[in-house]
Amino acid sequence: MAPLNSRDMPHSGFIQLYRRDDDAIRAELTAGLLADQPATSPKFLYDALGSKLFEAICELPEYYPTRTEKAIFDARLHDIAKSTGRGTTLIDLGAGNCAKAAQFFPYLQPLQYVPVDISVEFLKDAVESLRQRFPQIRMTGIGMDFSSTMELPPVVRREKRLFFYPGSSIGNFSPIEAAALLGRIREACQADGSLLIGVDMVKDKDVLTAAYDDALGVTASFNLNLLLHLNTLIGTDFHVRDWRHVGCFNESASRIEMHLEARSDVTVRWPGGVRRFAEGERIHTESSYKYTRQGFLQLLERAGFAAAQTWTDERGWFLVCHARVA
Ligand code: AVJ
Repeated sequence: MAPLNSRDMPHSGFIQLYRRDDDAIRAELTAGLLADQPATSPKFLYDALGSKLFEAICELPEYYPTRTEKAIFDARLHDIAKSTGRGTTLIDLGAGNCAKAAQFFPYLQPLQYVPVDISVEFLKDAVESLRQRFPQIRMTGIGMDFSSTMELPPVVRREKRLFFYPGSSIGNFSPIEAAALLGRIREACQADGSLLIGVDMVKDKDVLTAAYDDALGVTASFNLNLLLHLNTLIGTDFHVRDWRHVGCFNESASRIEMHLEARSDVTVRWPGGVRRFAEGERIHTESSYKYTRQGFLQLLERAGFAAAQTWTDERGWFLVCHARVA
């Protein structure tokens, strides 16, 4: 389906460039379910309930990334702001409720704030209340799938672009995909832009595993909810009780993997398809890559960024990088 033209919504301050393509979603999910090694993209974890469950995950004692990143931001706000400079065009990738970027406004004093998410609907309330608090900052919400293109509409200033990509969301991409995405961000930086990014680090296996297989079972619920979302999206007849959550660290690939494992032989049907899963067979639902400082700096360099400034917590569990174009 053709993307909406930005002129469709002239002065709203919101530009929706992405349109969901139901046929493409059905084709992608069907192919994933029928594959020799069944898999689904982690983006399907985030329906309305899934998004709430992810918010709950961020409150779990075992899930350290969100609070560790926040602690680094809080402790290093001045240093980070000194590195990024003021008067930037702050482009917030996966902005959601815009809260993480907003805490920087008083320090960064951006000229323009551009929250980007798949749907501008997610952004509207957050941006409206931010406009009240920071009337001097130009705000333009953009609905686009930035994992496929980083081409921004002309309303986004080209000067002093600062891409903000927190939360270790980059971890959902394989290193090859991540390098490609970072490369597209590098291009969109023009000559004078930079990137402020948060990334989760390799650490003790037990700490990592607990963060993705918590005692309350919230991560299990988050993962299993994918089945309900698939039932809605493509009419599968998954029963949550037939499946169990698996969260494990794959050391050789340096990634957490989430899977859904069939508790017994299960047949899943949907309009136009059927798949039989043997007991113990798994659907791979997410990978979350973990980096060393050196490994991530190499990735940034491969993507065309120069040596980055980095900040971490005292345990070295999470890394915040500010990288300029090379
Ligand atoms: C949103 C991709 C950063 O990988 O830690 C949390 C998602 N999955 N618990 C992560 C997630 C299971 C999260 N990211």
